[in-house]
Amino acid sequence: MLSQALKSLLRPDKRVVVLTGAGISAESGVPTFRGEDGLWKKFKPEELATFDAFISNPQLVWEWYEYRRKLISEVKPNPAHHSLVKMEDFFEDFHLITQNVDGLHQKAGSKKVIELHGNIKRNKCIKCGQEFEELEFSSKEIPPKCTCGGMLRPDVVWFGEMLPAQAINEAFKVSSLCDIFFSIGTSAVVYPAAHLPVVAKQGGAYLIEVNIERTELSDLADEVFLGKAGEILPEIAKVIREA
Ligand code: BJW
Ligand code: ZN
Repeated sequence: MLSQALKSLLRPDKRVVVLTGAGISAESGVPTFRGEDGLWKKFKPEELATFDAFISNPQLVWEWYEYRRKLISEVKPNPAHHSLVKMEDFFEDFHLITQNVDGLHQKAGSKKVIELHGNIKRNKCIKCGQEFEELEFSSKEIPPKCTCGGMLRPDVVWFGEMLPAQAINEAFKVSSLCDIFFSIGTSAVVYPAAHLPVVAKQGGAYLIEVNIERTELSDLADEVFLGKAGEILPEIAKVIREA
């Protein structure tokens, strides 16, 4: 299934970057944002994933995140997440960048994960910025309040907000320097993350896409694996084991 070109590239000394999106967690039971079963078929993004939406309806937004937190706490990483742990062990220079906020890469055992859009488990105060882990606060208010009186919000990146500077800077740096770039389970429509594969390709990387359907990135990719991440990535991990 893997081309000879890719097989010959899968050596420990190659610099590898992986970008993941909601599709990698779909087989764990986490709904994606867009597409057939997309979360946003049911909820409009502009009603929920912006700071303005939070200010105009904090209870609704908080409860949407609570619903997703519960769902995420009950699911397990799938073979795609586990294959990336094997890749991290195999390649000497390996970077895993995720747009996901579900923490499933860490749950699978990935040691170093660059989280571009935050993590749904954490909250932060909209007034003083203090961070809180999910169960750290006892307030029954919805949304709970910080000791300074400010409302808590999930520590994720909403539309119109800057990504964490260190994470996005590192992501661009490693993408521009890599030999192989994998784009896995992302519709590649949300910026600046969607620009990472482009930068990698411009830097000379071999670009591989894994997705159940073609995306805006497909034409740029050197190889497109059309299929489920949970089936394709174990194949790649198998080739690595045999290398
Ligand atoms: C499978 C599978 C299986 C299924 N196996 N595959 C116009 C042009 C360019 C940019 C902009 C613009 N207008 C506005 C912008 C900027 C905006 C943006 O990009 N908008 C676009 C939508 C146009 N970006 C921002 O605002 C970002 N900030 C920013 O730019 O700051 C600078 C700035 C600040 C102020 C002013 C101006 C500039 C922030 C973006 C934050 C995104 N946040 C979210 C929500 C996070 C919190 C939460 O979870 O609630 O992040 S949105 C949502 O989309 C989430 C995701 O991380 C992100 C990406 O989605 P992803 O992961 O690709 O998921 P899907 O569902 O789209 O795709 C899943 C894919 O999997 C599909 O392709 C399936 O086929 C596939 N799949 N099952 C393999 N089993
Ligand atoms: Zn505060």
